[in-house]
Amino acid sequence: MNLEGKTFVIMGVANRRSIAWGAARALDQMGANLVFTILNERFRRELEKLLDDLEGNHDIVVECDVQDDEQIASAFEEIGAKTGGIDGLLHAIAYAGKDELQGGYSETSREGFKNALDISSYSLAIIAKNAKKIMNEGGSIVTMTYLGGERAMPNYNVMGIAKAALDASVRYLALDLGADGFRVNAVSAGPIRTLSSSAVGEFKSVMKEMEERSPLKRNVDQLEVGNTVAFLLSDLASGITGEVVHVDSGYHVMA
Ligand code: NAD
Ligand code: IMJ
Repeated sequence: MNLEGKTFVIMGVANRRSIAWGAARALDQMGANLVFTILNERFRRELEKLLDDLEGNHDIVVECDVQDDEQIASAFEEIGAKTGGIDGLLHAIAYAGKDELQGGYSETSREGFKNALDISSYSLAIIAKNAKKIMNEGGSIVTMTYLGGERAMPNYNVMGIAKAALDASVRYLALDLGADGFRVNAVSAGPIRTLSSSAVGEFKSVMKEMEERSPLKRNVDQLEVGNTVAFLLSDLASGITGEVVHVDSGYHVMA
């Protein structure tokens, strides 16, 4: 796939293991220009180390905490001014308090619920609002979701509710932004060892079950997810919007 001359914003690289970094590598291989946003300046040095591995153009790294409306607005103004317009964006951001990801969902605090849904679900809407102002014709937005938003899974708890709200946001944003010709989709990845998953209790057994029960009888990796993200960001997917594509070895079809 050739993405030369296209510019995409990648939100959510924390380190080499991040799913967003898998997407960055895939898009870079296809010749795209990349812009990165980071949670805060503490992530800049880590990202700059990774950027040496990329072939193409990737000079712009902007701070963007999705809980800060003003920072989001100024980040996208800066990106618009420096790029002259973007062709798409990957949102690969989620967070819930550690305590909420163990024990039962009924123990979730009001504050924990608000925080998880603010960062993991609402953020896609406000990012879409700001990104559409600088998006070129045919622009595409992709977010990352998980099967725990469709099914009840041990420990995923409030993140499952946040992913259900994120999946619904994809459909409503697809309707809203469709009027301008923009597309909005999600990629539902199988379990992958990253900063956000390795801290999780019983993660090993989730990976093992995937190997034993999924149709492909194996786990997926960041690059496979990244290739699907690149497809959805590209014009090859010009007729697809409001969709959740599962990159999970087919695990979700099993009873
Ligand atoms: P990761 O920890 O590498 O990425 C999460 C990112 O979210 C980090 O870069 C972090 O800085 C960012 N973030 C958190 N709070 C933020 C805020 N307030 N503002 C801006 N950025 C913020 O982990 P990952 O596994 O690559 O997660 C990326 C996405 O993929 C998440 O949405 C996650 O739910 C989803 N996902 C992960 C898996 C998995 O098994 N790893 C499976 C399916 C979906
Ligand atoms: C997360 C929690 C419980 C079970 C889980 C996960 N399984 C998988 C994940 C089975 C695959 C990873 N995932 C899909 C996520 O969306 C993770 C989100 C997340 C992870 C953490 C860990 C550290 C922390 N807060 C977090 N917030 C969100 O403090």
